[in-house]
Amino acid sequence: MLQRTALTSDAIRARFSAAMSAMYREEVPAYGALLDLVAEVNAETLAERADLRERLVATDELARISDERHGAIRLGTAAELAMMRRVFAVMGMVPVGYYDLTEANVPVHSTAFRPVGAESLRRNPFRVFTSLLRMELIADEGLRAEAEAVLGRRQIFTPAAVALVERAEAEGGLSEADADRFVAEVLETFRWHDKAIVTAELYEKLHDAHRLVADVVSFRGPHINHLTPRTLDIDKVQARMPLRGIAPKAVVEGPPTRACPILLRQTSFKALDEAVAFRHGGGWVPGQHTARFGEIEQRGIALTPKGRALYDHLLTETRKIVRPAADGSNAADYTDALERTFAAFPDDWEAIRVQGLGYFAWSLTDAAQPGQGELTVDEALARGMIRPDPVVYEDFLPVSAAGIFQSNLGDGAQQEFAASPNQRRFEADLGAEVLNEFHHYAGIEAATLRACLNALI
Ligand code: OOG
Ligand code: NI
Repeated sequence: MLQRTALTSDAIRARFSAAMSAMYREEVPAYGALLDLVAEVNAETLAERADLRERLVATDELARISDERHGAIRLGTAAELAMMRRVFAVMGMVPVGYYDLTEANVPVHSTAFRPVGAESLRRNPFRVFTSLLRMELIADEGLRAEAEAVLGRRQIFTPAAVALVERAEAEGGLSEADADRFVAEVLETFRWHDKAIVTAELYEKLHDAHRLVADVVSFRGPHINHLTPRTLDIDKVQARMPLRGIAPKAVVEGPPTRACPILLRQTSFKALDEAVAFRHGGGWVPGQHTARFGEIEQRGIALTPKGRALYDHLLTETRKIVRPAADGSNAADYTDALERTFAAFPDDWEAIRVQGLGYFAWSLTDAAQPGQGELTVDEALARGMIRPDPVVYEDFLPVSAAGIFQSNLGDGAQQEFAASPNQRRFEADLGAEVLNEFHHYAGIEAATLRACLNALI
């Protein structure tokens, strides 16, 4: 019987995340060095910060952090995106959020596949930022047709992977043996291929349209382009990266250093120049491609729409004062401006909660006792019976994502693309609606609060 031997989708995701990490570590040694550095800094931070450790224990988050990471892929067609959704569903990952990267002159739009339930996130929070190329933004019609023909011919999933997805859908899960085969087969889709499926001439034309177009169209599959471990102190990792022979980008993306971290801070090291081979008659010619990089991130509290609006406003204000130059020449000025501007964002949990800027999950304290009757939040708090803990932001930041994209596309002038939010088109290609992350976080807050207040009645 399947039920007896079936692996949970959470277990399949955990195995897949581990397999992906092992593969990438082998393919990109600097990623391994970064993992070691992050582990070292996380251990130090936990040893130094008893308050942080206590909060992570209270929210059952400590265990997941050493295993926590996200990856990113870029797909070429609607059919690839729709199939990818089914693959991730087997691993308990659903599309959350919509990101229109055309706002940053990158011709893709994206979602993040990730687990959403509290227990699933505790078990393994692996996420994959997944972009779809927006072919219609390629101005040259002839080139677009050529690219579409190339993409139409490729098959990014192995037949066995497709068969196992169908089995999982039909039977509601996979046996342990099938799950292991599924992990191995799906890994093939994310593997790096140094043999391109296009000629050097076509690659150049695609590259001229946009470097990302060349990256998506020229290869057999959507190689994982980075894997990002989660650190508890991104400033420390950034400072130590050069000591490990890794050159980070000039500034950390996102909010400044704070006592109460909000949203997401990220930094990366520049993409590698890698040797590839292009088709040439019946043989190959050598060439170069730049796509794969490393990144780290620190996660903070999920913000409400009000908090997010304040964050966006302060970031815009900062960038009016100084825009970080790609070469890092004004990094100190930028950091300074960021810190000064963000002084307007309250930096203690109580103020963030009372002003409705962030989402909190509620739990009962040791002092909690039933028989209180129907209490308000403030009454329950005053009696010391409930406690709020910040809900971790599990998603991404378009502006940050754009910064990461740009830093890996080279510093040259970017082509202009018209920004036109196109979420419905994306969802039609995906074959499903994406979950609204704000609704999701609000639901967590409301449900945990209701459960606490009910328990006190
Ligand atoms: C994805 C970039 C977005 C992040 O962490 O914001 C991303 C890509 O380069 O394909 O991964
Ligand atoms: Ni990333």
